[in-house]
Amino acid sequence: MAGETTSQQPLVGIIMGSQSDLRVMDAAAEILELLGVHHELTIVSAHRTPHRMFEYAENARKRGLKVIIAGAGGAAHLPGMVASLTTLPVIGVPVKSSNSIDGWDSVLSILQMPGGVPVATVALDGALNAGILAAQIIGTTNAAVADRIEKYKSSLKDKVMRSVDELKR
Ligand code: RP5
Repeated sequence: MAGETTSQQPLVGIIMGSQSDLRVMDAAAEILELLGVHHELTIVSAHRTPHRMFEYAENARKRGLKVIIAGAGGAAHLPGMVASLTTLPVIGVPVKSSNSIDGWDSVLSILQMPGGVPVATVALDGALNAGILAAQIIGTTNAAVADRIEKYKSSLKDKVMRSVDELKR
């Protein structure tokens, strides 16, 4: 099918500022696995490994990635800086890190981007939705992925309808 990707190369890059973000960011990898979207996962810190961040962002498109999911907490500059260095869509996941002020620092650092450099920001600790959104972007040109998303959404509806039925009893 036109536009369909069949190779095993990663299409979605999941990056995070620290290994401590993994407990949150794992959800993105898990849903991409379920939806059959090839992905990679690694740690790239905007502040502790800035050169690695530049290299990752600048080479991402050349390496065949289509979407980047970037999660970080606190002064969460990773998603915005990566977005400034690539033309790939970047989905930002604000991570509620232990020293944070209820996660507002992470949310605002990722959400309040200047005009011209968008980051699609999901909810605090919203890595699941980041994974689904990335799959939906891949699904615009990949019918098999779009089909699996359809089934996933249908399973959400079925779950609600089962609870509606249970309440009737
Ligand atoms: C950020 O600082 C990371 O994304 C993480 O959420 C937070 C804390 O990092 P660690 O001190 O746990 O490595 O850069």
